[in-house]
Amino acid sequence: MTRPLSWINLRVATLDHAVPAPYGLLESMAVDVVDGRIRRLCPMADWRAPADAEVIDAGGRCLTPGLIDCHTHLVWGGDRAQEFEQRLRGVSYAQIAAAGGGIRATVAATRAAAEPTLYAAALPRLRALLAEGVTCVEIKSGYGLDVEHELKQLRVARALGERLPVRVRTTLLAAHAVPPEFAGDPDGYIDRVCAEILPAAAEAGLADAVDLFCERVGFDLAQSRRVLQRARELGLPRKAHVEQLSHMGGARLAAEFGALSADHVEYLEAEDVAALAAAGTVAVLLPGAFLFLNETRKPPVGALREAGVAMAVASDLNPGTSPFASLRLMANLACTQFGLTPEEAFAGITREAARALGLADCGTIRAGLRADFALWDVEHPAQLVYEPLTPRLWQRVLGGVPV
Ligand code: DI6
Ligand code: FE
Repeated sequence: MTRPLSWINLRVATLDHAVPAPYGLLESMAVDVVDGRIRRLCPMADWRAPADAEVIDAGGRCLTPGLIDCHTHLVWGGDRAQEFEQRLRGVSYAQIAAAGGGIRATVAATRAAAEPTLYAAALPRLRALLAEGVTCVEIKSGYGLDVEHELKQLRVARALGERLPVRVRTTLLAAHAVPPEFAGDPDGYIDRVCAEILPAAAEAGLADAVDLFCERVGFDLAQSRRVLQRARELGLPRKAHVEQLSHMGGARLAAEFGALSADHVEYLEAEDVAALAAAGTVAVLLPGAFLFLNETRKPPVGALREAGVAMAVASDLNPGTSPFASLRLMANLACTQFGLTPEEAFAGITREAARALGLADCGTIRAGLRADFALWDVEHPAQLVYEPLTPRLWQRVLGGVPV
């Protein structure tokens, strides 16, 4: 048992549905932490220091759940700055992908990179997220596209979580693109994904979930179905990149398989929204990719809101479509580009992001949950969304430990 720790003189944005104020805001509060969990959340007027507790006076600062980036591809080799230039000369993302560039260029570079090289490349990206208050990050594979290199990417993701003060959740995204050795034979590659890559990742305990890219430049509905089916057989939670650049029906498929989340969803249609709502699948909005690709079709936020579909917001941090290592910026863009309220956006990078990862023990400030939180030099959490690039973090706390 570690020494109990208490924070006093807090304004707490609990993000707890049980607290009726916006952001679940509670004024003049104390939080007691024991063994990495929130033991008690109580008004200062009722608070007495627990025996032996170390007490941190927050001086009226704002405490929120630690930020959660529920969709990143932050382990990759090489870079795509040249592709950026091509795109600015008018070549589209899909055209570059069709010509063997895009994801496949990163696959070649990632395959060629040794684990320490990938680790070193990922480090500053992850550090940037931590510096802005992230306590939990999801990291996908998807640039290896064979057993050896997909597992290598996942091992690097796990190593980041072991050596840095952050909780890492890994997702196997073997069905991200067709690798060169299967060019013209996506079904053959999906056979390989289902027969070898998924079982190997499951066996090694390296994947907390399985994801896929259902898109013209990715995999069709039938191929996506096979991957989701195999994931379910292996007992792995499911996620899917769907309706990003066109409407393929992937969101409904994700809902049918009880996916934790359907990500991107710009081309979502009315029946899809109903399916997500019925399945309790979270819609993960990724405004960084929307902005970087200069897309115009926006996710139907009004319909999602009306149907009660939970909306998370994530960075999608990746070399091709969202090279943005800032989750707070994404929250801002979710408001300015997609029309979320600042409160929805902040819930999207905390409470709803936890849900998109299937985590019931974080994302909210409530007794019994993990003591993963952030303390900020702001009066109100809306400021974190409104002015996203100004550092405001005072302290980050992971499992009850200030880090
Ligand atoms: N959708 C995306 O936006 C990224 N992957 C995906 O499935 C793009 C990944 C890349 O271009 O490297
Ligand atoms: Fe993605």
